[in-house]
Amino acid sequence: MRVLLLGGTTEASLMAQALARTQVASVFSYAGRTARPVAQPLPTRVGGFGGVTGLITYMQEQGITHVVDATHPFAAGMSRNAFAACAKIHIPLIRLEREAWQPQAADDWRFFDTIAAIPPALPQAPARVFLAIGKQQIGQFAHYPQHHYVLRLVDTPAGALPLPKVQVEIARGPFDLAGDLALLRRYAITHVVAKNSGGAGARAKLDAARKLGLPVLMAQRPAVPGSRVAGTIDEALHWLDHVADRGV
Ligand code: 3Y8
Ligand code: NAP
Repeated sequence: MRVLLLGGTTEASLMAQALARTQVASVFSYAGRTARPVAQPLPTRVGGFGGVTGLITYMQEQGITHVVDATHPFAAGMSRNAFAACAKIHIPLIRLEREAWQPQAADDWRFFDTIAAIPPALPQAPARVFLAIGKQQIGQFAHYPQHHYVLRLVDTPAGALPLPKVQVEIARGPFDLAGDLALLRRYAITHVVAKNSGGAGARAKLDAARKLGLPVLMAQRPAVPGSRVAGTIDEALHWLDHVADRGV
């Protein structure tokens, strides 16, 4: 058995530790989105595969027998490619996916099918918006320059940002309530924009928004293919044991 673990999330890091403990031959894969990704206890590759065909070639050349897709719920491109590649060459695949966040009574959440639908939903009057969605989607807000934006990014942006009134916090997460409360207060935030990533690593901003009575504009996660899903590391490990026993 040789497992390809598609990573880039807290759950993937925990899965890597479990695989390292069980001595299952595995390789961890990052896209290479950040300058200095967290080191993993497994042999690690960094960078795209080159689409579905590149992933098929990689798996054949590397003798991959099983794939665990532990990428982020918004990494839909990778999940779709993994599903297509594994189906084509009959490699068993499981997706390790955390539950979406659900609002509690005191939450003021507004849901949107895409991030693009969020900027027009902000008020006309200038607001102070915490954009906790990383850097790939910032451009969607460039047509609404009246607002003051606060971004949280993993790496210092190389070039100018497409927003005239913007401040940047550099942080990798996982985040905590005290830190996110302080951030929302420090910048007098009036609106929080988030992706429904689920998991514990990024939910602090939602708890802080509830405490401060702030609205959250939440983008729902995209649909990804594949029905074999594990909600926990143990479920994914059990699946690997099970398929290994059956020699598939
Ligand atoms: C490169 C690996 C760990 C993993 C930590 C999780 C938690 C912190 C929450 C906010 C939201 C955001 C962003 C976020 C979170 C964890 C987890 C998670 C959100 C790293 C990582 C990589 C990335 C890529 C990066 C994206 C960006 C998204 C920042 C490592 C730290 C906003 C998603 O600069 C860029 O281009 C960054 C790109 C994809 C989304 C975007 O569109 O900008 N993640 N994040 C992975 C790779 O190369 O394969 O650098 O060590 C991983 C983590 N990010 O080990 O504890 O959810 O598991 N990551 C979102 O949820 O909205 C931050 O600020 O509140
Ligand atoms: P994406 O849009 O789904 O994928 C775009 C391309 O990036 C893929 O087609 C693939 O390139 C490459 N790629 C993505 N994940 C990869 C991985 N783990 N290993 C190797 N190549 C990968 O991906 P994304 O949303 O930019 O996310 C990139 C990474 O950041 C993933 O590891 C994801 O888990 C992590 N992450 C993303 C978010 C988010 O909000 N999107 C949040 C936290 C962490 P090729 O087509 O060339 O193979």
